[in-house]
Amino acid sequence: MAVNTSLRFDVFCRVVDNYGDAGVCWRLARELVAEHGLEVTLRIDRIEVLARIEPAIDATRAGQRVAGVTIARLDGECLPASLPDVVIEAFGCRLPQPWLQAMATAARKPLWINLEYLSAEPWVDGAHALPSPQPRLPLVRHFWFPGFTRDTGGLIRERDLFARRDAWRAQHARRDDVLRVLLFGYENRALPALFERWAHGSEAVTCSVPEGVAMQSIASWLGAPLVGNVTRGQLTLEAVPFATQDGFDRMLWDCDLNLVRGEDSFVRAQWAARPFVWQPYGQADEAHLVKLRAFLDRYAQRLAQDAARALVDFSLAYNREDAARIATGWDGVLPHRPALVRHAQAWAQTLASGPELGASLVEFARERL
Ligand code: TRH
Repeated sequence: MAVNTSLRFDVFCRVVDNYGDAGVCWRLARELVAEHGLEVTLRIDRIEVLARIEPAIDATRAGQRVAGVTIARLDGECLPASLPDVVIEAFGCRLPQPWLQAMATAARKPLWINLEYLSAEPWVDGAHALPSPQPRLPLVRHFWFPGFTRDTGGLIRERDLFARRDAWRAQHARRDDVLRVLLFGYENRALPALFERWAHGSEAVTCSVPEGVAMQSIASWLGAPLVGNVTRGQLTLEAVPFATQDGFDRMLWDCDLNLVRGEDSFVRAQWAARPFVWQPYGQADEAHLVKLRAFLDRYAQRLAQDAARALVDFSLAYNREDAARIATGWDGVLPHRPALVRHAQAWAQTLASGPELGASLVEFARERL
């Protein structure tokens, strides 16, 4: 694909909660610059959240350039001298009114794309890339759905990601007599029962927990907050510092099992090509369980039936915070570990032949502009 330096993308992001909104936008913005040579401005309301995942960003500065991305505070007031070619509204975050007015009256209107949340639900295929003419303004907004099929916008995957992953693993041999787990999940009432199972299991488990994650659930098992390393029976819980996004990838690559959440860590765990369990962000009426099932339906399609059953049972016990079923769920998964390892590798490989989100957005923009 030819590099087109003249295209300008502005990405709008409002942080709802946690790190996912900022994390997805930051990853996308970096890729658009690094791989497509675009001029990208990330307009975000809470720069301090971005600074947590990228320490090179100064949370106190409104205008700065890091990794080639211009970072601006989204305050709704300041309009640039000229509008960008493409406006990406992340997760329906609402464009500021002055922007909408300027876009509506511009001689050459920017292409307006709403980047949606990731879902494996089948209806996404039909909704992807649909135009939505605005009732009150002469503007069209396009839905852009990340996803798992050829009919969606795909998933963010940097060109050199697998090569970096494999090189890292080749250089960092690990002990194979310890099961390494990364726990990046929400608070979960089933965690103490899972820890108890691991502590009394037949193999050593080291569970790394990025600082601030599931603190109450962990403290309720330990009887105190986790500081440094704590070993009980076969389980060592290890607090690890929050990393950059690239550092976080390396943590995933280093582990045998990744307990991930939300959106971005969920995708990165799939690229790590190791077994993982997903905890979607909790929603009213258990809508997150619908999302979980939709994903597991796809993911488990090519798994042997008994392995698929075990993965689904464990995932449901974990996501329902079902302390009574989590230990049997774990015991059910154990015999299928080799099959789950092979499947995770095959899944990553197959998924990588599908669309890539940054590239699909750029292609769409080039067709329209
Ligand atoms: O933080 P999250 O729970 O974000 C969620 C989801 O995006 C969810 O869809 C959204 O509705 C909700 O926020 C408001 O999980 P997620 O999506 O995995 O994002 C975490 C980001 O943090 C990801 O980009 C990886 C990054 N990260 C680091 O860079 N370093 C770290 O050490 C860790 C633990 C995470």
